[in-house]
Amino acid sequence: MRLRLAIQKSGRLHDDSIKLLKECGIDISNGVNKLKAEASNFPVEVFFLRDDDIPQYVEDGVADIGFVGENVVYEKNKEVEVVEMLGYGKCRLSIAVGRNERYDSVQYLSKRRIATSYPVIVTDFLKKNNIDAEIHEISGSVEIAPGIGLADAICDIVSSGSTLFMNGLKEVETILKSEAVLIRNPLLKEEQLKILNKLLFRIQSVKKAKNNKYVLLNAPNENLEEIIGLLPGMKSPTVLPLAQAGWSSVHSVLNENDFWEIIEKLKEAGAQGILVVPIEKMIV
Ligand code: PRT
Ligand code: ZN
Repeated sequence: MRLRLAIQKSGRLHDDSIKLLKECGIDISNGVNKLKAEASNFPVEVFFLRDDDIPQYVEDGVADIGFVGENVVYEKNKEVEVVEMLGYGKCRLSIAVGRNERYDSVQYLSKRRIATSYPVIVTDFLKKNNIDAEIHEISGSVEIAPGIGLADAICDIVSSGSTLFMNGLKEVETILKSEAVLIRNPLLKEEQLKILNKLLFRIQSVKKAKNNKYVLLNAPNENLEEIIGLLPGMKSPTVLPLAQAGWSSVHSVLNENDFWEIIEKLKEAGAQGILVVPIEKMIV
């Protein structure tokens, strides 16, 4: 029995999806240019598909799980469950209008034409805001629609904002924040669930490791208590005596979010020779 996983064949999510599998110790290196590939060391078979098709394949049970952008999951609105955020492919789905337009509120959109590849999400957004507008569904190059007189506004994916800028547009509403997610068919069999749980355990260990750093530092013994107090660690920090009398080596794990703040405080407390090391996997 193998778990069938759908990922994007080529495009913005492809490389990061392969990379995540690799970080989970899953090797599909002999099949990335084919339609499907079997991992040599994990019971998973990978299907390479267009991202738009992944929710449908997972709903139909042709694939059991998939890696795909949340934006696509919500737009396709299929019977699939979002199980895990994957931390890559981050972007937002936003409304944009001409740079010189006066946009005070979402009322601006009333009776206007909005070009988008996301008609389901935009319809839902307009409904929630009680706005009556006209949706023009187009499949690519949405950002040129206002310039050629096809629409008054657009709704499209934004990441750096440079596409909007280059087309004389400005972002005025964010409808959805998105990243790649793991989706599953709701009716998996016991044995498939077991493989999924194994995969999820590995993904979570990789994600935790990315959010944490291993820190080693030298501390003067007279400030040891204060320094230990600053470190959260997984249980408590490891403290080892240094060859030089009066000093100890302290090892701990710091979260990315409060990393810089804690490092500054450690320095103030007399810590020296601080080394920060990336963690490859973190099992807690
Ligand atoms: O061929 P296939 O159908 O599989 O791929 P696709 O062309 O439909 O999708 P692709 O590869 O472009 O994107 C796949 C997924 O990546 C999307 O569904 C999002 O979840 C995610 N993602 C992340 C993005 C972006 N960032 C992104 N910047 N998808 C698209 N863009 C485009 C956007 O449409 C716009 O044209 O990039 C432009 C904006 O980028 P900035 O940086 O100029 O703002
Ligand atoms: Zn697509």
